[in-house]
Amino acid sequence: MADDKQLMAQVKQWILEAGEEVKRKLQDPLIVEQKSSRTDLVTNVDKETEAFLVEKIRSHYPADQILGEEGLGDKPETTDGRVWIIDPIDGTINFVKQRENFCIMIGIFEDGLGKLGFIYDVIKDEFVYGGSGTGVFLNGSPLKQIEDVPLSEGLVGVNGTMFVNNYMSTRNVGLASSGFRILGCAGLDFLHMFMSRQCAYVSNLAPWDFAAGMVIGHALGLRCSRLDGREADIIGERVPFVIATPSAYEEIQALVIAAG
Ligand code: 2AM
Ligand code: CA
Ligand code: CA
Ligand code: CA
Repeated sequence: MADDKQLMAQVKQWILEAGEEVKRKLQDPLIVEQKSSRTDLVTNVDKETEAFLVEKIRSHYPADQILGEEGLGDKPETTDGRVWIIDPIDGTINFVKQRENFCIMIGIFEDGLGKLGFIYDVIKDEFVYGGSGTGVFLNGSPLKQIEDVPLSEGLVGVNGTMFVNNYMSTRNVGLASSGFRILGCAGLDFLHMFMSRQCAYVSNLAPWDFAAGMVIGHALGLRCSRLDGREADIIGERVPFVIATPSAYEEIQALVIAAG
């Protein structure tokens, strides 16, 4: 336990340091490149932040495996041992266009089990981190277990493309809630979940998008999985994903199944 607490404190410091650097770099022109499409961007700051975090992990924990979105880590083929999953800038389009509404995220797993998660909204300075062993904290204050709000009484974060196409009933889920929101940053949706500002979030996510949120969510009593109910694979492909209060999770599963 002491080890988990020490690791949590250490990684928190690395991320705060990375955040300071990101804020500093926002004063300079960004170098923006397209990855797979016009809406899939990467900047020098995404790459430099991942490089910074990978270097910290490698120098302190050389035996560990790292999966980073920008490819500067390893390509883990198993979840044996300790695996770090990094999203250096989550919400890159927001980062480029809005200069806010983005996060730095890290999830840490041991033999496939979630240990610690870190999600830092750099501009708002809202930092949620921890896991089942350590407890979860918002800027140093413990977060309580989340109240089990039903879908009809809570807001739902959705992926815009899934919503407009009603993919796997995502539009039905949004319409059954108190209201739907499209933020363009998975980390912000997770932060809203952890602060009870939302009861569910449905999106199409890769491991680096959901790793940290899954660990923290489980520790706070939320349920999460692939949208088809299967367990999410932390070294797998991008998949339709849901995190929700237990009641909302059941209602969402029923809506997904009802639509076939
Ligand atoms: P990124 O900025 O780290 O790439 C936007 O809906 C959120 O989903 C962001 O957190 C974004 O992360 C992630 N995302 C990236 N590519 C996506 C895609 N092709 N489909 C859905 N979400 C994606
Ligand atoms: Ca990306
Ligand atoms: Ca992301
Ligand atoms: Ca990213």
